[in-house]
Amino acid sequence: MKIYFAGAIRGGRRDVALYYEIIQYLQSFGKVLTEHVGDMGLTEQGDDGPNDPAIHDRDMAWLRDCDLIVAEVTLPSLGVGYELGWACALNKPVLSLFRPAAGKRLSAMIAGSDAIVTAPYSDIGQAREIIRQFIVANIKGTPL
Ligand code: 6K6
Repeated sequence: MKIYFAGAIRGGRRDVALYYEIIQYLQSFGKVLTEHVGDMGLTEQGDDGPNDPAIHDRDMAWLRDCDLIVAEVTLPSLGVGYELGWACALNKPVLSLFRPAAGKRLSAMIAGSDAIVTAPYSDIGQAREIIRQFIVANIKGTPL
């Protein structure tokens, strides 16, 4: 199973430790194509890799190739929103994980999409259980 994990880079790196833990768990189900999103050394400049067109084209190729997408959407990111829009257009299963906090609401374009499963959670244990259920429901014969 090929999994595309999406999380903020230039949108901010405050949640990178959580992204790392989610990616570690996702790796127990298959290959995470976007492991670098959880790289603690990657700053919000997001410019220590290839240039922007190369990043975009490589990520789009991975998005087309993956079996499902898991996104952590608490920290708003233009890139993650763009990826989720494309994932829906490509008819991929999409899970968005969101930590509710006072005064902060998830974009209606994510929360209101019936092509995206949005799940509120508060800790990594809950996130793992939500991910497990989502993957089991979407494996459709794909080898784990
Ligand atoms: C450096 C080292 C590794 O990668 C880099 C360069 N930056 C990016 N590399 C790969 N994917 C990226 C990079 N910048 C953004 N993305 C994609 O957009 C990721 O798949 C994230 O899910 C999403 C983050 O978007 P922004 O708008 O928060 O940057």
